[in-house]
Amino acid sequence: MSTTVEQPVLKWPESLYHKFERKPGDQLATHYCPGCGHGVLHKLIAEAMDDLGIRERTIFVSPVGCSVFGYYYFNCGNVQAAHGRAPAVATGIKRARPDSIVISYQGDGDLAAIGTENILHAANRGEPITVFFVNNATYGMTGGQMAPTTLPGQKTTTSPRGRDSELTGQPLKVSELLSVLTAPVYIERVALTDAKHILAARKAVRKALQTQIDRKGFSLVEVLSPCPVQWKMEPQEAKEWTTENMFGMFPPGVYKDLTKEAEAHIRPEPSLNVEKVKEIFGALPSYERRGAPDWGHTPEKYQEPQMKIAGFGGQGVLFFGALLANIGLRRDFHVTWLPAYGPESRGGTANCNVVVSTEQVASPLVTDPSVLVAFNGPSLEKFEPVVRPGGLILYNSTLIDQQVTRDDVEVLPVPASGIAEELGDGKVANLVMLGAYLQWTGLFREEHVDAALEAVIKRKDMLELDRQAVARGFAFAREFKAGQ
Ligand SMILES: Cc1ncc(C[n+]2csc(CCOP(=O)(O)OP(=O)(O)O)c2C)c(N)n1
Ligand code: SF4
Repeated sequence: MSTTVEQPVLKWPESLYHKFERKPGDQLATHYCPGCGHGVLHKLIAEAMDDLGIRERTIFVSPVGCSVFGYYYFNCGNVQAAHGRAPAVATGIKRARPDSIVISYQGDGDLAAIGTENILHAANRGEPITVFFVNNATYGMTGGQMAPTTLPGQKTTTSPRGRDSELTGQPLKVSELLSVLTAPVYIERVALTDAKHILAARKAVRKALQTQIDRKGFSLVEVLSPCPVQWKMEPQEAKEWTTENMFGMFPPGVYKDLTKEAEAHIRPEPSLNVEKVKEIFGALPSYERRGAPDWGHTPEKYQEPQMKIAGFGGQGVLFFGALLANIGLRRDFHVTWLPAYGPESRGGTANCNVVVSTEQVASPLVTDPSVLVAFNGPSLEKFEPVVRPGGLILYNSTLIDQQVTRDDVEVLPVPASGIAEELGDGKVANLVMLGAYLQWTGLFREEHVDAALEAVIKRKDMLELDRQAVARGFAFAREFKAGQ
């Protein structure tokens, strides 16, 4: 009698990468903390994708939160959405590609705080997507702050004396809330606490995906998931805490199940009516295109600039980029302007990316700029190493003491803040710099800047000063070149 085991009991799902090559550092382990529920849920979802044969057509929408890097792990289509917006992104994908299986994977901060309206309306519209909602009663990624699902009395970094429900309300019960809506087809709450509950979670994950495969409508599985690190517990203790404390507030169970009676529903295929689109866009104010854009006398090395413009928030970095893009647009070029906002805009470094091209621009993101315009020292330090060999660096020599260390790039030091102060307002240093850049490269002339300024500057009393600043920039670069 043969005792050979034909199938290995444990096998790695194909729907998870075997090696996480997108991940920096250790590519054989996930970035999750020991005892975290995210990894367990990833495995349950991946196994279900394998067994249901849907890997090739699954699109996984990762949220913001500890699972922001879902795309490191899932071997399928991946999209990362802004905080709370995964249901909207999933809606768009599903409508554009009705045959795909779309998963929205979200934490409680993501789904039940910043994205409350997103999930509510996606569920109410009955979007035929599947949502996996990881409820760990805290904001894991950002340091364990209070979430809408935090339990009364639970201590978090923002409720150090315990959540006070008098002031902050009761925990939001998402499964209960959504199950009273008409459209959702299947809603269940499960837990990753012990073998019995993990098996129930496995079943629920499969059922939710099957609901989508059968085109029956919206499905959601809420997963009570330990977060040992932010709860400041050992993994085993965190599991017990989930059972002892979360089950009372969030009882596991099926909250809605219409999978038997719901009919398969096939939405009409989306159609793209090109004529209609042209009609709509034709009606919008557009720049009159005079024909193909022309580089004029601009030397080849300055053509097709891919620019990084960086400085302190408040130095007019973003405006520099937007104005340049505006001039390019008026000269019939294809342009993109991509600002990088963030806490930087309140004191650190801020930057924007600008591309001016005769061709349509594939990506507005500039990672290896041909031109760097640095308004302060930290920006020069940060971006100097990534400028392309043969590229151009302009820097504000009034504020930047250090030298450019690269010897394979062209360098133009512009005392932009000094000239602006001479004109009576340090804020126009950005326009001095723009003038210097345009004169140096021959990209656009002073009158081109003038026309754009007139169109975009709201404060007409500033126009004269702005023009003077641009003119001083042009003059500086002319003199610098003559003096070389
Ligand atoms: C628009 C926006 N607001 C705030 C943040 C900061 N932020 C990042 S993750 C997070 C909370 C995530 O918590 P949760 O969704 O519960 O996921 P977990 O980390 O617990 O898995 C917050 C507030 C952000 N990235 N974007
Ligand atoms: S902080 Fe919490 S949710 Fe985030 S990876 Fe660690 S255990 Fe998981």
